Amino acid sequence: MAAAFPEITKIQYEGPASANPLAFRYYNPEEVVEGKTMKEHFRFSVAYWHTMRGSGADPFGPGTMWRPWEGPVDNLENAKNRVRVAFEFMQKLGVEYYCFHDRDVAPEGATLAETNKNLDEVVKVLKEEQERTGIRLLWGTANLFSNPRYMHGAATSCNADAFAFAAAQVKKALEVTLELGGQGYTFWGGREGYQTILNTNMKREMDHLGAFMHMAVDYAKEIGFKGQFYFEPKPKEPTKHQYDFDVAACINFLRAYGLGNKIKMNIETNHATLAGHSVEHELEYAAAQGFLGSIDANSGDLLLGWDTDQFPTDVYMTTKIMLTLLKYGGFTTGGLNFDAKVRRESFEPVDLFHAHIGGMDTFAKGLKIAAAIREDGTLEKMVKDRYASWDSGIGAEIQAGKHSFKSLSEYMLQKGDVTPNTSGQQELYENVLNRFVF
Ligand code: XLS
Ligand code: NI
Ligand code: NI
Repeated sequence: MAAAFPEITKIQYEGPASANPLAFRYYNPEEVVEGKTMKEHFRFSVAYWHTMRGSGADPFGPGTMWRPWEGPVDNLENAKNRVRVAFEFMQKLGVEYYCFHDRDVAPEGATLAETNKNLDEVVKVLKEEQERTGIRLLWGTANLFSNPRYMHGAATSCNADAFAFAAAQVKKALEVTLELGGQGYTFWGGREGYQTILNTNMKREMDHLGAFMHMAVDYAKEIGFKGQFYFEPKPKEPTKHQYDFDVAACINFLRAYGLGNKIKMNIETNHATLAGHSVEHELEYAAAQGFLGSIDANSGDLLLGWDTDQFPTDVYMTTKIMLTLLKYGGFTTGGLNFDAKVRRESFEPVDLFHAHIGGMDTFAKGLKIAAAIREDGTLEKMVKDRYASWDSGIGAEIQAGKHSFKSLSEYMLQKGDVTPNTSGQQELYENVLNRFVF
């Protein structure tokens, strides 16, 4: 097969002064930061659905992407050919992981059996390419939202057959994820939610979703899939009320259905902002509860209220993400999956390189800034000092469980009022952060 990107060679690190658009200025894969190489910190991943299948279609018009390797029809041959293009792209970019939905990689057939066969055929090529390049599968997932049979949802559909079809699909997706040595499996709710409570039995739908996830976990055990399961929050799109609204709602759901020790979070930046949170809030919340799993890295547009899935270019954001990640010891099974797409107007293949290079550089710069902030220690000390009242005296006693409302009431009656508050110093904190940014 002829190369899909013949004029592009492996993207190299050239340093901050480089003006070469096809080089990294900050991402230096083997550079060690806080005892780990950059590539180990990030475990960057390409999202097959956006990068290989994104057409640029929007509600106002069809696709715009110029992809010379795509055949006129989406048949099996074309799908296999596309796998080779994907691996050429990832190899040239220097990304070592990818993620996919079952339907991204292989076309649906006339029957489920035929669809499964198509998937097996493409998985053979994926496996070959993985072996050839050393690129690995970060996580697999099933598309339980595109086909019209899922119009009312998959696990939460009012139609029991849709649940059954989804179960068959996830069964197969788990098998191929295992076959490919995938390190995880993600549930994104797709259409698991509702548009109006008038036609919806919420309790029943949520119970079904809980049962569905249990079946997945059980089947994984049965076939020996040891990868990490992830649950990806998103508050809206496509339904008005998604059951997996944000990290807090997802953790509550998992605990309520006895799945809390089986499934972690896959946190996406643009989904956090759609929920009215920042990504660092979502990460911190998940990490504090022991649910930090993986990241779908992208960013939204604050002037647009939908999931624009843009590549991350904001160093403040990546710095904050990396501060949280470093604080909690980094990824174990997860990674940084670019769940992001080029704009509809950026239709040339080379734009895929520009987009990923920009995202990787922005994260690399964020990592360096975060590591410098941590090494300096000022910010950490300021936070520690802010909570000093909990380190000794009454605070330490409360933390040690030595108090009750009664004893605290006695304490306050005697003391009269609280020790005066100190300033929150938000502006100072921001200035300290900026010292490391510019
Ligand atoms: C969609 C989600 C999706 C998941 C995988 O908004 O981000 O792409 O990551 O199903
Ligand atoms: Ni995502
Ligand atoms: Ni998204």
